[in-house]
This record gives sequence, structure tokens and C-alpha cells, in this order.
Amino acid sequence: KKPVSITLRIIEAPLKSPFQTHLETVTKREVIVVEARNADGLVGYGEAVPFSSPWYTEETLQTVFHLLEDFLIPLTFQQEWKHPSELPYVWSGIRRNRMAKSALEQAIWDLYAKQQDVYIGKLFGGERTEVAAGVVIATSSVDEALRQIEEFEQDGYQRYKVKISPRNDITLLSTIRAAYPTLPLMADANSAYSLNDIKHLQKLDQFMLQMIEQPLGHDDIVEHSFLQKQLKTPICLDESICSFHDAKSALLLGSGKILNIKMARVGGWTEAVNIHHLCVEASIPVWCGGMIEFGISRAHNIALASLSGFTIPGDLSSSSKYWEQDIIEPELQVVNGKITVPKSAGIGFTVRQAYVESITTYKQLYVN
Ligand code: OSB
Ligand code: MG
Repeated sequence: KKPVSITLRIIEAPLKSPFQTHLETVTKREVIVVEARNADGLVGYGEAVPFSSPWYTEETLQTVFHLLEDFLIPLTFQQEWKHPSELPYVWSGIRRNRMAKSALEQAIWDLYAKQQDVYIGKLFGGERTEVAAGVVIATSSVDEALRQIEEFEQDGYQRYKVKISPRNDITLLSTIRAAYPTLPLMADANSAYSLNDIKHLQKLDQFMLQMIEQPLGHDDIVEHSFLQKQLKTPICLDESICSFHDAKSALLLGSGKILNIKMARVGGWTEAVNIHHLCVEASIPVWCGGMIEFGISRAHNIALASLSGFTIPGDLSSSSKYWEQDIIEPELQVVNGKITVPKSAGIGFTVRQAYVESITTYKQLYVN
């Protein structure tokens, strides 16, 4: 049942257009593909999605590789375990490093689902046959943002997210609202504000945003609770929620009304599903966040978003938004604002192995 070998690959591809936030502009993307092989030759896939520098989380491509190679893969081979649900315990001696854990957990769950011949989403109670698609507009140009919205409207995206900071927020949001008074619109601040900006943030209430994502500190839960009481717009936490414990704290304090669950940020399937169940119990709507990732990570996200508590469209867009070619087949395609959830075993998509090999810049095999 356990994998007999694991391969790590660093793959790299340029984004079709730069992804701009107030913190960083991403123009090319490197990730780590994890392949877990069993004795029958079945392969499970995971994707580690840190950035090349630690601007969004503290993990980077290099730290994730190090944690996988020197700690997580050796523990996985050496420790006794029978079922992938035990992996968080197998790795419990390793603090944080959640993106590294998430990718390895993904690969082993995918392998397990393929062994059981079941779609991975089903293992966690996912029932949806399609998921609602949302799209992110990350450009510093207002004209370009308007152009992109017009383009994405053709595919019927059900939610539009723009990146904001105190430098661009009012201009960007008022221009979009003038052109699209009823567009399902939200804004992601990636921690661009502080409590000194309360008066300014209150001005954003007029734009009827579905939510504002992570306005304050990337590791804050307390100040967001204070801010939420002074804003009409619902707050949605992203960066601050790294674990089930963080989610519980945020719910107890009322630090937001909506939660963005990113499997990579919280350390994998088990933690993400536990947060989902907590939010369902507390009637907090959740949605699935994105990481400008390739298709393997997106495939796991689509399976996660098939759970019933994911009632808000996630950062789930067509493969063609970021890539000339994606690493999975069929590529993700948003039609009428929805993506079809696959049914076949594991992540439900085929990995384009020759293409993955062609964009691999480094690979290493680990044998049990
Ligand atoms: O803050 O949600 C974020 C991408 C990279 C890092 C952080 C964030 C994002 C996104 C998701 O906004 C974009 C996407 O994957 O489509
Ligand atoms: Mg965000």
C-alpha cells in the first residue's frame, strides 16, 4: 500500500502575463511535482506551490524541497502507517512547513484513490458534479483590468477578484463599478492596510464588494476581529489561516464572515477538510483559494471544492488563463462559469508526462 518510490521534480514555465500585487510581480512560475509510485506502477501526483521567494508565505521552493527530501519522505518511508489519514501523525514532529506536507499528502491520497479506483473528492464526501469558477485580475492598470473583465465575462465567471492597496483601491473599484454596477466583485488586499486605515477602508463599503480578503497583517487574527465590527463589507481571511486551530480562533473572535481555504497553505487534505467541516458547522461560507498553480494542484482544489460547504466561487479558472499549455489533460475549461468535476480515479485528470519532462529543471528519485 505504501509508495515504493517518490520522485520530486522542479518544473518551470512562464506565465502568459505578469501577475501583479502590491507585494510582488510574478512572471514565471516554478513548482515541485511529487510523484508517489506503488509496487503495481500506479502513480499519485501532488504539487508543491510555494513561490521562489518568501513574499506570500515563509516557504520557498528551496525550503520545500529540503523538507521533502530530508524529513518528510524519509519519515514516510520509515514510519509504520496503513492509511493516508495517518500521515499528519507520521509528520507531527515537523513544525509548520505546510506547503511541503500538502504536496506529499496530495500525492499519497491520489495514489490511494487510484488503488481504490475512486475519485479523490469522493473520499472526503465531495458530491458536486461541477464547481463555480472565479477569476483573479492582478494588474496595476485600470484599463487592463477592465479589458480582462470583459474578456472573462465571455466565459461567465461567477466572481471577479481584484488586487488592491491604498494606492489603487478607490480608482480601480470606482471605475469597475461605474462600468459594471452589479458584477460579483471582491477585493484582495494581501495585507496592504493597517488599523490606522479604518476610515479609508470604510470608504470601500460603498462598492458593494462581496468581501475584502486579508486587509490587515498576514499573521493577524485579533485586529481583523476589531476591523470587522467597523466594516459593512465582510472580511475573508486568507494568509492568517494556516491551520484548523487558526480557523477556530478566527471563528471564535469573529475575525471575518467568510473563509478562503487553500489546501497548500493549511498543510494538505486532512487539515483543509477539517476546516471545511468546522465552517459548515458554524455556518461560515468557504471558497477555494488559488496559488497561480499548474493543473495537478488545481485538480486537487477542484476535488476539494466539490465538498458542500464550498458555496462561493473559488480562484478556479481555465488552464489558459496562466498557461500556454497545462500539465494535465483535459485542460481546465470554464464554461458558463463552471468547471466540470471529473469522475475517474484519483485526481481525475491525466498528467502530460512528456510535457512535464520537457519543463523539468531538476529531478530526484527516492526509493524506499
Ligand atoms: O492572495 O489569494 C492570494 C495567488 C498567489 C498568491 C496569493 C494569492 C493568489 C491569488 C490566486 O490571488 C490567483 C489564482 O490562483 O488564480
Ligand atoms: Mg489572497
